[in-house]
Amino acid sequence: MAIEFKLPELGENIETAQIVKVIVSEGDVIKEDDIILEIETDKATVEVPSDVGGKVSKMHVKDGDTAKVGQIILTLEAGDAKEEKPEPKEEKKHEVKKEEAKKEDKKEEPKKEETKKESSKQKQKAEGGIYEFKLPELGENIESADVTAVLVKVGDQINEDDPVLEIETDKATVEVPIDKSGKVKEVKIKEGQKAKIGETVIVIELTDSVSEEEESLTEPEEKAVEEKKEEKTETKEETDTKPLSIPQISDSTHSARQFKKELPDKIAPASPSVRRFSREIGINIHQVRGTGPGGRISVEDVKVFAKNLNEKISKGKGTIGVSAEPLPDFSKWGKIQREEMSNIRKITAEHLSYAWSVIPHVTQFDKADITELEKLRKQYSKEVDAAGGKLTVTAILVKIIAEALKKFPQFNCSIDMDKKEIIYKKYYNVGIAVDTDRGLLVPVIKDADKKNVTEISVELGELAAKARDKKLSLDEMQGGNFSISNLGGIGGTYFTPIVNSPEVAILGVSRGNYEPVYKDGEFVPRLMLPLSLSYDHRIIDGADAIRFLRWVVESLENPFRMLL
Ligand code: CAO
Repeated sequence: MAIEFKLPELGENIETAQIVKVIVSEGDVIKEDDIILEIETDKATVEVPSDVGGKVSKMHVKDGDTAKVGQIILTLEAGDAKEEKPEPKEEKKHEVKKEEAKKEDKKEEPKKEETKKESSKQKQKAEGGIYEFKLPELGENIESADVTAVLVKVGDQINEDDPVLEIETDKATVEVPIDKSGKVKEVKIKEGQKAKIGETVIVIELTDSVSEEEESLTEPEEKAVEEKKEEKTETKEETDTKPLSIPQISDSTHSARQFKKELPDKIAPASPSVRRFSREIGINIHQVRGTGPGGRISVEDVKVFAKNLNEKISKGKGTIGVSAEPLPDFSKWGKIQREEMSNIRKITAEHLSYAWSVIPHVTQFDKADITELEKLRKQYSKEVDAAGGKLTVTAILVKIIAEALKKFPQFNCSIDMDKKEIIYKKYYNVGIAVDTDRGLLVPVIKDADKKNVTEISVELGELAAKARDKKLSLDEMQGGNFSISNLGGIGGTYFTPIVNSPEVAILGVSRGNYEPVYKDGEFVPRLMLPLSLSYDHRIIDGADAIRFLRWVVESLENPFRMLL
């Protein structure tokens, strides 16, 4: 049966939209909720999900077209999607001719048979009430996760939504809830192991398994037929807001996962009504963290996000969340390629936008004459090599900064603007920006004041290697009081680093170069190291900043100073 999907209502007074991107192609098999278009109205760029499932037999629009509300966007053959989901409401929504509807009714018998086949297939999976819980999808482009804790053991009675694992992906640690109730028969994964998305991790004996399975698997199909007859009055929005269960990875050729892989950056795990609600109140759904199974976003999640954002803005915490200006259609001017941001990039972008918009930054520049220090560095480098480290200017700076933080406590604090308090820290942890192929990471050398330069050199080398090999733990990236960003190994004269909030200052180091310096009546070549100190002007005054930076410069020029 052919079903026509038309451009839905987009809001008051919106009659047309520009098709930024057609996401599906003829021949694709799609399901309800799959995103099919990205469109741009004069107000925003939005994703349009399909509310029908089936095989795309014809696309009526292409990228760059302008489509009217109600215009046919694509034609679907519903037959291919029957196995996945019945679409009883489509007749009304898509104005399927009555005759076709009748034909569809006649087809109900074979459809039920298919349903039964599907049910028995599923039952086999849950053989004798045994259910294999597989690691669900955790986010776009995440293929596996490190299991940091297994929260259940054999014999435990667990309920649907109970967390069963704690896992870590890139930066975030999350609990994974199970989507069925039962008794744990087998735990197939151990703490410290890596689990792939779709891999069976826990096996449970279902509570009232067979009847529950039968009910849940056959019910929707039969119910759908009945509901069709009843001419339901329930709105689609109401049914959509029910949180869905964790998407199961199936071998089906048109699984949601496969579809998502093709469209990595298009899908927020939310139903169309939640997306619509989010759009209507001006919230970018991609910024909302879903609390439902598998990270599913509910209306409640959107409301909580909106409330928090509102509070932040009203408390003057910043302008994050200000919706981005709509982008032009870059493909008008040439070929483009869209790529999903890595998790690190997303987090870095959000974190730095926050820091940049909240902290009133000032950057103070200075230069240190490290000619003598360089001689010392070369002289002692073998000893540090023997200890397993590398004596670099960064390692020496970590030690100098730890001492400077002791001397200038306003650089070793954080600000609590809610309570109007300053939090002074009595420990001296220094973060180092490390350049990795996945983006910027900032591991932290803890208690740097208690370590000598050799120990710091060894630790710095280890942390930088771990950062580049994706082996840093969350703990190793937390607790920093001040950061150093040394770009001098690459080049550059000066730059203005962004304070790594909630810290209050950061030291940028550029390339040390020999320069003519006027000394004792003549120009002499000296190795000069450019330094940039960015600081939070809410807590640090300009005079404090230059005193701090001068102290650092003098310590580089004469390390003995630190001992005084
Ligand atoms: N001026 C001149 N030379 C420098 C220098 C500087 N400021 N800093 C380092 N060098 C030299 C080192 O002496 C070393 O030379 P040799 O091999 O001849 O001894 C070489 O550059 C490489 O140093 P390194 O990078 O191995 O070691 P490091 O301790 O100086 O730096 C680390 C470690 C992790 C800070 C660095 O590797 C790194 O990742 N830097 C980039 C940081 C970054 O991305 N910051 C941006 C943050 S904001 O976007």
